[in-house]
Amino acid sequence: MLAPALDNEFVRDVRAGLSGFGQKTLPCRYFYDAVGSALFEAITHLAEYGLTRADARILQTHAAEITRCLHGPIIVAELGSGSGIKTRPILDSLRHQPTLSYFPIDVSTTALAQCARELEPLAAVDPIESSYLEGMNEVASRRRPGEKLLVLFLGSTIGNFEPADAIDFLAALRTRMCPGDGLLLGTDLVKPSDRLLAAYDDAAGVTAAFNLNLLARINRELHADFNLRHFQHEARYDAEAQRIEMHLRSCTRQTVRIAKAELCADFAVGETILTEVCHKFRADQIADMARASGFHLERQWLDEDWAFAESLLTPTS
Ligand code: AVI
Repeated sequence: MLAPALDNEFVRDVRAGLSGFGQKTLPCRYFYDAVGSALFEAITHLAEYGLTRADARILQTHAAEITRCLHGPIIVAELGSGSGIKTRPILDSLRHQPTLSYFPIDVSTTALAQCARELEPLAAVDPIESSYLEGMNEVASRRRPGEKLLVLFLGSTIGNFEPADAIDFLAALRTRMCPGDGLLLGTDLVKPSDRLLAAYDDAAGVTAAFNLNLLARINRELHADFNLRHFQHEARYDAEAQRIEMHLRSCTRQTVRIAKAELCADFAVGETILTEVCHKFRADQIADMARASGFHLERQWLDEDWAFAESLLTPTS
């Protein structure tokens, strides 16, 4: 059951996204209820979806080099910790420090608990259940003089922001960081469109189930009557915008009632709901994005099997 405030926000977002004319949309953050989080975890193991393994491989190989770039006792904060498994090598590379604080920031209690179990032996884990920026305020209030903060924003979640929002978000992070801190940013890179399309429309249909679960969640929580058989998952690649788009396509002309939102949404045959954008970057675009948000691209590590970059950004003064 959602907290009443969030419930209202969900209602408002669904109403705004599904009423009126033009492209219908739903925010991708609503993918991650318990079922959606489990489906996303399954996606990360799919042969077609190389992103998570590439992210983890770079951290496995270069963690010590990455943490050596910051000078002083390091504390680590992670935005959207997930299970914490990928973070192990980073914390492990700091085991020489007499103390090590790790602040996972996530809206999911389950993810934070799992992450604490996974990483407790390596660090003093101090979970923060909140949005990313509120969590960063909390970290700022808890850090001690002389400590350098390494912020991890992995998994290419930044790609799920519209480009202007990505810069605004990074700039907001920057205001919560000090000179000498670092932001490790994971970004999926542009690759051949057939590889990208397969990653977002896998043969086993896990991504389709992940996408359709958003409608199932609206049925469960907002008492709607979406018939999941009347919608189809679709992944498109827009080469110019360098982004995958995930849509849910209406197979028939239909009207869906969403009781809690007091809304009846009409769909034409073939009309879609845009549920997610996943931007892909060229390595040089990351330096531009860093510059535009008050950071300098200090170092970058690339994976050889799956084009993916881990970039260390440092605040410019
Ligand atoms: C969380 N995010 C980085 C994933 C992505 O690849 O954009 C979400 C996802 N959507 C479909 N598959 C994975």
